[in-house]
Amino acid sequence: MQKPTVENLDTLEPNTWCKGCGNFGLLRALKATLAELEVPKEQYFLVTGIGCHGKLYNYVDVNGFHGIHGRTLPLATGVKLTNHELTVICAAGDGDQYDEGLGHLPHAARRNIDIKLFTHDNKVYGLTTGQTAPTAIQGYRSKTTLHGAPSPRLEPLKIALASNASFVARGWVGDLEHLKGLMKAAIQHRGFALLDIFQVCFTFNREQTFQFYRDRVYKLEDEGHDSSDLHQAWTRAQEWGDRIPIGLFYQENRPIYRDSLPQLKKEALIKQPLAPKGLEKLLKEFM
Ligand SMILES: Cc1ncc(C[n+]2csc(CCOP(=O)(O)OP(=O)(O)O)c2C)c(N)n1
Ligand code: SF4
Ligand SMILES: [Mg+2]
Repeated sequence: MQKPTVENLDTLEPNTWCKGCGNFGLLRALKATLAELEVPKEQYFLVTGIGCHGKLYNYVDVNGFHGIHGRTLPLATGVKLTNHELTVICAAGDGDQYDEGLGHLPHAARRNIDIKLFTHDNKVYGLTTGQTAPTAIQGYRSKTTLHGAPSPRLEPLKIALASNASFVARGWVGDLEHLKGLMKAAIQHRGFALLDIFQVCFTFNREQTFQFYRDRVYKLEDEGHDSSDLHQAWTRAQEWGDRIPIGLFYQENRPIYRDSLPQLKKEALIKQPLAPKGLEKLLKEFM
C-alpha cells in the first residue's frame, strides 16, 4: 500500500482543459486533500461522469471508472457495496448530475450510501460548448437560451437537505484551502456527502466568473452557523443574491445503508465466497 502524495497522484496524461478553467484549482485541492489523509492510494476509487469534469479521471492516478453521463451515483453505489473498504468519490458535472442524473441523488442521499459526491457546478454544459445547465441563474444567456434562461435555477443543496442527506456543503475554486477542508470533511464523513463546488467555466460562462463569486461568497463558519441544525441549514440554503454562503451547511451522524444489511455488515462482499445457495436452480429457470 502506498501513501498518496501530490506528486505520485500525477499522471502522464496531457491536460486539455482550457487555460483559466476552474477545474485546475479543483484538481489541485483534490490531490492535496488525498495526500493529507491516511487512506492508502490503492483504496481510493474515483468515478467521473461525462463532461469537462469527467477528465479528472485522467489526471488523478487512483483506481476509478470514467462512466456514462449522469450515472456516477449508481456506479459508485455498486462499487461501494461490493467493496466497502474503498473510499469512493464521484466527480460529476452540474449537467451530468443535476439534469440527466438527478433521479439518483435523493436515493443515494436518503439511503446514506457511504460515497462522496463532488459536483463541478459551473452552471453550464462545458464539454458540449456552452448550453444552459439546470443550475444556471434565471436570465442566463447561452446558445440554448438566447433571451435568457426562462426558469428559476435548480437548487441542489435544497434537494439534498430535503432528501435527508447526512452531509451537505458548498465550496468554490477561488479559496482552495477552504475547499480542501470541505473535501477532507466530506471524505471523513461516514455516510453520503454532497459537496457542490462553484467551478468557474471561463470559456462558456462569462456571467458567474471568479469576480462574481469573489464579490458574493461568505463563509458560514464566520457567522456562527450551527451545522447540526437542519432548520438553520435550510434557511442558509435559501440565500442567493448579494451574499452567497459557502461551507458546511449540515452534517448528522446516522447509520449508513450497509449497517442494516447483515450480508454486507461483516466482510466486504468481494472477500466473501461466491457460492450463494440455490444459484444453480435459479439460473436453470432462465434457461
Ligand atoms: C447519455 C448522454 N447524454 C448526453 C450526452 C452529451 N453530453 C456530453 S457532456 C454533456 C454535458 C456536460 O455538462 P456538465 O455535466 O455540466 O459537465 P461540464 O462539461 O460542464 O464539466 C452532455 C449533455 C452524452 N454524452 N451522453
Ligand atoms: S469549457 Fe469550461 S469547464 Fe470545460 S475546460 Fe473549458 S473552461 Fe473548463
Ligand atoms: Mg457543467
